[in-house]
Amino acid sequence: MVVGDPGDMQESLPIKEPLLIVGIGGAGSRLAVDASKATGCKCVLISNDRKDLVNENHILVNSGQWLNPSTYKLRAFASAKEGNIRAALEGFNTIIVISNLAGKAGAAMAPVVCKIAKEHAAVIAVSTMPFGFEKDRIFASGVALKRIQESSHAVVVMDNDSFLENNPELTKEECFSITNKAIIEVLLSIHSSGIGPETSLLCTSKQSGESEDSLRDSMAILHRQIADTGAIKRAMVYVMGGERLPLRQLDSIVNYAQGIFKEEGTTEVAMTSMTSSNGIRTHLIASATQKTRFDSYDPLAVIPKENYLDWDDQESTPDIQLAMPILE
Ligand SMILES: Nc1nc2c(ncn2[C@@H]2O[C@H](COP(=O)(O)OP(=O)(O)OP(=O)(O)O)[C@@H](O)[C@H]2O)c(=O)[nH]1
Ligand SMILES: [Mg+2]
Repeated sequence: MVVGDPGDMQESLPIKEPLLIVGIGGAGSRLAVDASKATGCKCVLISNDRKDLVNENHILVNSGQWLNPSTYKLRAFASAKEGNIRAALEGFNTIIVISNLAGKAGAAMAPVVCKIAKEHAAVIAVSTMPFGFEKDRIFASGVALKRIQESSHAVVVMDNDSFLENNPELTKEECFSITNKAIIEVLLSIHSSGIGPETSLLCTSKQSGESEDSLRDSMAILHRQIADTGAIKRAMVYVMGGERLPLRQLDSIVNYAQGIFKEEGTTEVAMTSMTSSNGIRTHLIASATQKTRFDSYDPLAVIPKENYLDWDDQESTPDIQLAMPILE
């Protein structure tokens, strides 16, 4: 086990300016606007719903006469806007793509945007996964996440379901408020210190973070997402508002994290302390090199990739007008 600064960690993805934040769909757009305010970076919003596009820098994916287009249909509409998306991303060296894969817009468009972004930039995707009760969204979110992993240099996953399982007494709104705050704070830290080039599971707690209980909560959430936490290569503990803690207390937080991971394997543990104006909280980010629960969201994942017929060209249902003569 190694304890140290995030800068000491190997293989951190280089973050180069200029940096663009892309928000997709309702939740993605809200988060992107907040992240843009927090980091001072530019943002662009992409959605098929005008209500999501609260920023003047946006791309409306017009879904024509469709009131309730499917994920596949939306993906076809997004692909039709490829030129506009490419133009909006041009000139940026790092692109952060935020979306909620429980949303149709998120699942449909985030893979398309990441793929275009990866043509020229370092891509960091921030993806929220569905609650367990959003059963109709599970499959699409699993496939979308796989595509995003392939088209990004680093992925940060926030699992709404594990968080709710661990905090069943919270309302949906309370849950969003806590997890959204964690996403923004971790993005702020990534903006200044970078992130490892793999899938990172972001776990947070509803408790205020100076206590060990908060870290224990985050560990419980991590356990729900990956069966063998011993296989986790590295973990980062973010202490927000750490500047107001005595050093002894920061030390005890690190020791506690060390203690948990020591029993499980050879995890590299680092801690970063960020200034924060509202309270003290901890977040845990763990890099997952092993299978996570999201691999089972797509039951067809057992089929080898080379046998897929529709992987390179993402599934979509374009509107093709057929000249059907009226037969009489
Ligand atoms: N973590 C988090 N999740 C949210 C938030 N708002 C909504 N969600 C979840 O995200 C899912 C999709 O919401 P949206 O992002 O609005 O969906 P969309 O991408 O616009 O796509 P549509 O389904 O077409 O509206 C919802 O089912 C919720 O589970 C939020 O503020 N934070
Ligand atoms: Mg929406």
